Amino acid sequence: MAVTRSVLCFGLILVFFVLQRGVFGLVIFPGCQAPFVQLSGRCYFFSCMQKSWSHAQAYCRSISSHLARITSQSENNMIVSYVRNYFSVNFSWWLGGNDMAQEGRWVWVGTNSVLSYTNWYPGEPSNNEGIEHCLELRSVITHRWNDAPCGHAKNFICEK
Ligand SMILES: [Ca+2]
Ligand SMILES: [Ca+2]
Repeated sequence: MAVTRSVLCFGLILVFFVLQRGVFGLVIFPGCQAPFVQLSGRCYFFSCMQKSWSHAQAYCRSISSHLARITSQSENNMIVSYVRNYFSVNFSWWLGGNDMAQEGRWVWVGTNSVLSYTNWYPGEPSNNEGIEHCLELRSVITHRWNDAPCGHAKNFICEK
């Protein structure tokens, strides 16, 4: 009788484990794991921490992602509306674009592909004082893009 009860108990634990991992994990909570949020089938992390561009990219890598690569108008609109809804207008966000290797040649981190879609603010990229080589999405300029000095600490968006 005691053995039967133990087997039953073990069976229940096993069933619960499978339900929790298999059902809760895959069906009830699909998609992105915290701190990532899911937007149109992709996972983004909007960091309230502020870091230099390089440290931001290192942080994204440490959580198996990269600084965000915005490759279409629809992706840009989706990210802008999220940022507008949930964060202060004082925030500026590092994205994965940079022209560190060659001035004026803007590429995405990781893939090194040249930016096709862009949403620069008029007059940008300005490469002000010759030291602006990293891409930010800047809330105070109607959430458009600007090149800024990579060493400045800003909020950042990781994507995976
Ligand atoms: Ca530049
Ligand atoms: Ca600039």
